[in-house]
Amino acid sequence: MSRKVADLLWEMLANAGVKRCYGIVGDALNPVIDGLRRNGRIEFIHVRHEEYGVFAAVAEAYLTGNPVAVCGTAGPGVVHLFNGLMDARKEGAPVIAIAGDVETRLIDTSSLEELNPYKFFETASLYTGRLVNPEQARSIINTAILTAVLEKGPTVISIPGDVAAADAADHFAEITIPTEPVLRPSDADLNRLVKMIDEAKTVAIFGGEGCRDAHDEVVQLAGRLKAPVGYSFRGKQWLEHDNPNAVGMTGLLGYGGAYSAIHEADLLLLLGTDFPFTEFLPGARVKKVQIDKNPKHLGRRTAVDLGLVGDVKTTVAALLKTVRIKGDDHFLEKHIAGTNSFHDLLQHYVEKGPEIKPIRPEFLAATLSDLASDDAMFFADTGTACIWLARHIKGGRNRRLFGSFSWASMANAAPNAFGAQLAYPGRQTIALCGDGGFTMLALGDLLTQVQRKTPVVQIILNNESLDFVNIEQQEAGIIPFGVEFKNPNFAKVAEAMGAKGIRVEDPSDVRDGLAEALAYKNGPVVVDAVVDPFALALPSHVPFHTVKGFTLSVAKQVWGGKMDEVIKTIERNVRLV
Ligand SMILES: Cc1ncc(C[n+]2csc(CCOP(=O)(O)OP(=O)(O)O)c2C)c(N)n1
Repeated sequence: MSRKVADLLWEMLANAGVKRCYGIVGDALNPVIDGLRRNGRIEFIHVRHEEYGVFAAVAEAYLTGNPVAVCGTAGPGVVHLFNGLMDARKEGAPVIAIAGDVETRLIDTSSLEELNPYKFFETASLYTGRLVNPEQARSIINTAILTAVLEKGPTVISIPGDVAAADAADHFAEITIPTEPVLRPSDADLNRLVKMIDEAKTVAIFGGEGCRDAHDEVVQLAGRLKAPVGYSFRGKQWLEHDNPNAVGMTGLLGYGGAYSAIHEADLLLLLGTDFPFTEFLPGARVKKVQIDKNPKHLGRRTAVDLGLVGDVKTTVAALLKTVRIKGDDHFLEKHIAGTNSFHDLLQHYVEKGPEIKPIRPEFLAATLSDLASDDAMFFADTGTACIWLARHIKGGRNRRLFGSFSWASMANAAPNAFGAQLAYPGRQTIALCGDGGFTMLALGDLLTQVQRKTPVVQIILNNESLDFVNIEQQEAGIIPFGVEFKNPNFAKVAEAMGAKGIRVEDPSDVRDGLAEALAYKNGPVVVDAVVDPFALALPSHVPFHTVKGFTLSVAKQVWGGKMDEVIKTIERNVRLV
């Protein structure tokens, strides 16, 4: 049989390291998927919602660094891919979308399911190729793969069914993927940086995702400079563990001494971070140097005194050879002490947790951290799950923590965990889900996990509210609105769907319930944890407008007759408010 365009597509994707394609078949996509079936080297993961498939692919691609395929058929199927592709773009995950397209004879006639892929994918995709002629195939597929892997983000190949089924013009399916290039600033710029560091009395470091493979270098540099090390949510897993200078996170989820350390230093080194919350970064009083592989990141969140293009590992390794050791550790000690005392505050609800009902999420998350294995992978839904995981999951060299940290979509955690489990079978994968997030996207595809017997642990923070928004609205001085809803017993729902269901209502059941969930290996588990909807989590630094907003919202709620809810919020957060 002659080789079709679809055959070339899957052969090239398989040669590039694609192991799975997540999606839903049908219509324009059928001839494309027929090629996947013939090829046999890529596993098709049939999900119930295309978006779920993309979030799974994002986690797999982010964690492994390998490209992962997703697919959806022309029009509505393609549209369902979009939110996940935006997530891939923001989280830097090499996801290649195979988008079904209407037959070439129908293009630009507004036919059924027709959609212009260039216009539609413009915001999400780093490269979109519309394969309307078999002669283009090798070139388009090659560019889509290399762009996704090397620029770390989503690309799209839009294929009309008739082209997928046509004979391939080119039969060369080999593809070479270069490993990460080494990138460091020029010697002249490095010398300027060394001079700035040597002249500064105190230095603080703030790192992000760009520190992914630079833990040892950054920790060594911090040790030499007696510099406290703070991090963004994306930097936490790379910098917090095995680091005596770690001082926690700043920002809305902040804890520890990070905020004060980076504001009080003479010089701040921003390493591989595009941290977006400018109000939590210091102003002109603190000199700032930023080092990042991506030149677009330099100076865009805050003005910097020196911006250098380089990967953190290589650049810091070069610095280590020349930078002078600082002897005075008073600055470091002060911020480590601040970190420890904030830690004591955080422990309040962990220690008191066994006696407090409804269950405090802090206690739940800390117990989870305790019980999980050293190489567990944790996934946080956008919502309060991020706060509890950021603050209470202890990192480790082999632990992973991932979520929609830069795109901030709801409903990512369960599919993320599913994709991670497929990539690393048998390794503990734990999704901390909001009840809003879980019912938004994860419920239908729980069936996918059941069918595949995928051992993913999904813990639902059952607070019967969009709690993060509830907090947001109060911070903005607004009366909470549109945030409440009613839930079923999720453990029973899970059991009815063929998963293991565990309901935890009493704090005394938390440890056993979680331990049972983590020990279960025969398929998915849903832990329905009934938690306190009034748990508040204020950042380590509370901006003035937040205090003002809360006061205003509380006042409005009291005037509006919601005194009982105000009292509950205050009563249940006495140590934090
Ligand atoms: C797709 C999407 N819709 C809406 C939002 C706005 N949003 C952010 S967090 C949140 C609430 C999440 O609620 P839930 O999943 O129940 O988690 P909780 O905060 O209660 O723990 C909402 C609505 C979003 N980020 N993404």
